[in-house]
Amino acid sequence: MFKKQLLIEVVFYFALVIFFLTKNDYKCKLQLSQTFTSVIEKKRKKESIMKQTFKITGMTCQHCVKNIETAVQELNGLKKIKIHLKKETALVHYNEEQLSSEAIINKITEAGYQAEVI
Ligand SMILES: [Cu+2]
Repeated sequence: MFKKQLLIEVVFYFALVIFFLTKNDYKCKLQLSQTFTSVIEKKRKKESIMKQTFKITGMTCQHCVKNIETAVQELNGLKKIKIHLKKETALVHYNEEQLSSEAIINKITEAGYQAEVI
């Protein structure tokens, strides 16, 4: 899986180098290099999304849910948070390169609730 991705990226860069060596139109080259870069970036971003469920205690109503959602959404790298009041859980999607489960737990604790990874 990893080797396949690496191979695809190497092929992209190789094609880019060939293009630079054979063509002279600067604008066209620039556009192409941006296209390659964004394709690779999107691929990386997609792969580093972590889905983690947390057990949250201390919530009593929808106001608590909103408090936690608002607090956690301030974190850099957070993609999505879905809180279930009755189950006392939160499903969080976040970028692993920018955010950690510890940082999410700290944020929830700061808001006045207890959280742990389940
Ligand atoms: Cu409440």
